[in-house]
Amino acid sequence: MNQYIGDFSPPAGRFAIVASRFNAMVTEALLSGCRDALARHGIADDRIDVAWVPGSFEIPLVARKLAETGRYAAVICLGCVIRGETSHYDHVAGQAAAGVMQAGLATGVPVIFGILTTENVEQALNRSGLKSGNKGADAALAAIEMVNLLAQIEQ
Ligand code: INI
Repeated sequence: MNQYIGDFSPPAGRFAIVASRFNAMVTEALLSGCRDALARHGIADDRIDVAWVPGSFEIPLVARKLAETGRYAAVICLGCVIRGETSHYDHVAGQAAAGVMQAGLATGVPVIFGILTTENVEQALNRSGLKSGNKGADAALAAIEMVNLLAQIEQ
């Protein structure tokens, strides 16, 4: 039996991160966790480009544009949508998730969903490094694993 399993060895190439300015205190912590995890897996800042967008709703378009350039091994999307703060939570969170998925499927480039969708600020802070890990770091690991997995499949 042949199995394809992506590992966490340092992949070649550049990485793009799309980060949302909305809930910036949280997304800056996600970005920090993401860069730290990439660095600890051999991907230093000089191989990372960061694009800032106004809110999570804008993430998919920029992620797709970046993926389409062909310059990136993966695109990592970081945002934070908090239900308590918006009546259009479901639209923003749902469309961001669908758009991130679509950007990956349309381009064949791993586009990683590192967008927190939480009930309140406390949950968001906990998941951005305070208590329950850092979703930005998780997204970095998912990106590395996907790049290595696709490289195996495409060999
Ligand atoms: N964008 C977010 O990233 N998180 C939110 O919690 C949020 N809320 O609460 O509304 C939010 N709204 C802005 C949205 O993403 C767009 O930037 C805006 O609608 C303009 O298109």
